[in-house]
Amino acid sequence: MSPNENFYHEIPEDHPRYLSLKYRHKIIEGMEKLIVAEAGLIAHGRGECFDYIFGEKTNENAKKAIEAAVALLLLAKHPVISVNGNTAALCAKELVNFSNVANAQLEVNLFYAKEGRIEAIKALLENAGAKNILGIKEDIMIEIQELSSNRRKVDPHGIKLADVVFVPLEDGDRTEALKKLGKKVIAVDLNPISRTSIWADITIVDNIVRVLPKMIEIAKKQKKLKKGELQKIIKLFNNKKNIQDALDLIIKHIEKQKKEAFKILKD
Ligand code: PTJ
Repeated sequence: MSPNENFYHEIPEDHPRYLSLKYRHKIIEGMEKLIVAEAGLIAHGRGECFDYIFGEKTNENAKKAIEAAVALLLLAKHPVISVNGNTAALCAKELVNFSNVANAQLEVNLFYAKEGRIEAIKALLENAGAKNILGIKEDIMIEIQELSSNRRKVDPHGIKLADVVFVPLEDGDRTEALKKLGKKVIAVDLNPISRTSIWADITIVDNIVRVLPKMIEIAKKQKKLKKGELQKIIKLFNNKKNIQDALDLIIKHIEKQKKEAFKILKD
């Protein structure tokens, strides 16, 4: 057991920041096990900051985006869930569960290449019940010419063939590259103005730890719908409005938190 695992178990459940601390320590433990890149800690901190501003809950706007995202994945011919270190460390079980419910393949795709990382993520996902994980056989990987980062390496049976790619917690330029290749991209990003958020077809502005359980729940319901009903959900979704609404929510929450802080602050 690592020192952090010890600390994690010591966080009292009635601590006002219990959940936040729990996920923070999952990320730290993930880094110690090579699952999470060192920079993943910083990425998580950025996410925490946005989540704090959003009130750490799934808003109506995000729910609509989740509905459209699930419908798009269910209608896809070849849907792929791209897995990075942070997402694996935070939600391995949910990734596997969602992959089964939505019939979408899991492909490990990392920005930071480091010996042992792919194997560590593979083991974590397999322990959570995953079978046939893609992106783990270095010798068969092919490269996307539109991309120069390590994410250019994709599985010929996965992202290369995919018509819809689900990319939780993504850095910079891959969404743009995937779009150029004619793929539909669904992003999960707490920052509504990141390049990924702006370029994606559907941007879920919410925390991945809340998004995946909700996606599982919705996929189970939507699987009972007809193709036309799923198409209608997608047609009614507008990502520009979605981003606009997310930004308006930030303004609203900051105003609200300003008022609350000023009730406590003295002159
Ligand atoms: O495991 P790797 O090597 O593939 O690397 C993964 C990270 C996340 C380190 C890499 O993709 C990266 O550096 O990403 P960025 O550029 O920091 O972007 C991550 C985005 O995810 C930021 O906009 C964060 O606000 C957002 N984010 C962080 N944590 C969460 C999140 N969004 C939703 N849920 C979170 N828990």
